[in-house]
Amino acid sequence: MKITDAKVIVTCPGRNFITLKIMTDEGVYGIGDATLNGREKSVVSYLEDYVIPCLIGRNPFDIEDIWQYLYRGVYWRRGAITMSAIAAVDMALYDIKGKALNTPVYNLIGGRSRTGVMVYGHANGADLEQTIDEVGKYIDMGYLAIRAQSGIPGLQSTYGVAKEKMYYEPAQNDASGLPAVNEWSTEKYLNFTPKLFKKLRDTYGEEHHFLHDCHHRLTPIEAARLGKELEPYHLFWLEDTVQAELQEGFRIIRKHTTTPLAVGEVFNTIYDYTTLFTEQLIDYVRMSLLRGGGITHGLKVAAMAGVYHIRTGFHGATDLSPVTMAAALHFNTAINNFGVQEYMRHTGETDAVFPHEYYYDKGYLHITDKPGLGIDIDEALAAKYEYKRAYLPVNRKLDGTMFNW
Ligand code: GCO
Ligand code: MG
Repeated sequence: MKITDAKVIVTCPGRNFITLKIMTDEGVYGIGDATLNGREKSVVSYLEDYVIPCLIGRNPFDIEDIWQYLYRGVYWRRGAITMSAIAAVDMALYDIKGKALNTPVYNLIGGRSRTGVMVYGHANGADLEQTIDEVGKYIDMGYLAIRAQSGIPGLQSTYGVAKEKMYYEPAQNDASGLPAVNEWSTEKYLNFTPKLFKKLRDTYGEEHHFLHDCHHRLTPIEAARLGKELEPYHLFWLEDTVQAELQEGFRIIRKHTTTPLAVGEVFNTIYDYTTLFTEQLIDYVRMSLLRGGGITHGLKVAAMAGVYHIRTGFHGATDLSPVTMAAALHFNTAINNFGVQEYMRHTGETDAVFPHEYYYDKGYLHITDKPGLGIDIDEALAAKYEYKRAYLPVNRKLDGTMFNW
């Protein structure tokens, strides 16, 4: 079998998505997700101008060699753009191999390890009371794990609070089409957040898993304080407490709290995790297959994580397309050290562009035995939605200082 052609499909059914489609001489094709929120066109160019020409004529079954060719062969390694492009190729090649061998992708990477993939949903509200109510709605929908984010008294805006409750969308332009500006106060946030989780446990008891995302806004010692104050409420995890470029910073957090820690949605390779893994400084790996070079690299990350008692909890925000979700579900079904999968629901418009096999039932996502990834793209429908430039917001402290969003 040979790769004969590949193309990049850009669509915007409510938000931008970039999809790679690889065609073969036997008529089998595969698709992969290449969406990088707020910087989508850079990956389009990387794929069209540099990657696709190198794929033509290759045997699509040689997944490891193609991966290494695109990673080692380029000299300029790592980075969100490169690794997202490699991921798109890798997912598409797995899709092709599964279809060609008439088997679902999970069978190519270990087979079935579980019957369903536990997911966590996103409950969020403008204030504490509203957030409590929203968590109740997820409990009613059968979710076993729920992330709670709330507006903070005294702040106009913050990360994780949606205009439309069920469909949180992080990209946000201002009136002039530039990144919206959010505001931040660590003091207000730290004073408020333990109250939210106290109220959640008082209202709903101990049965459900609760999660929370700090979105990289604390210093290690502030994260240590928050982790410690949240201990009585037994969080499933506390996510992205600090900017994680400095892996050593996690030693401070770990020394002070037993609240489990999740990190990595902005990471690209296993090298971002070496200290975090070997010193057992975290509990969950968040790097999605899309951001981290696809299934090929994900298997290596998960294997190394497993050695250090660390489980997966992949990023699954709306800016990762249903193609990444399908790939993640095959992956999560196959590996042993799976923890949880983030599931921010895509809109009906998006789901129609990406017809898929996976489905939600009572707190779990399930895949079927359809060969390949069990996902497709409706190109005619995709063509109706033109790309729109959309940025992620930026974030400033109350005195105007530029901060982490
Ligand atoms: C999450 C994330 C997202 C990101 C988004 C950026 O935990 O789901 O923090 O909401 O902000 O993916 O594009
Ligand atoms: Mg996050």
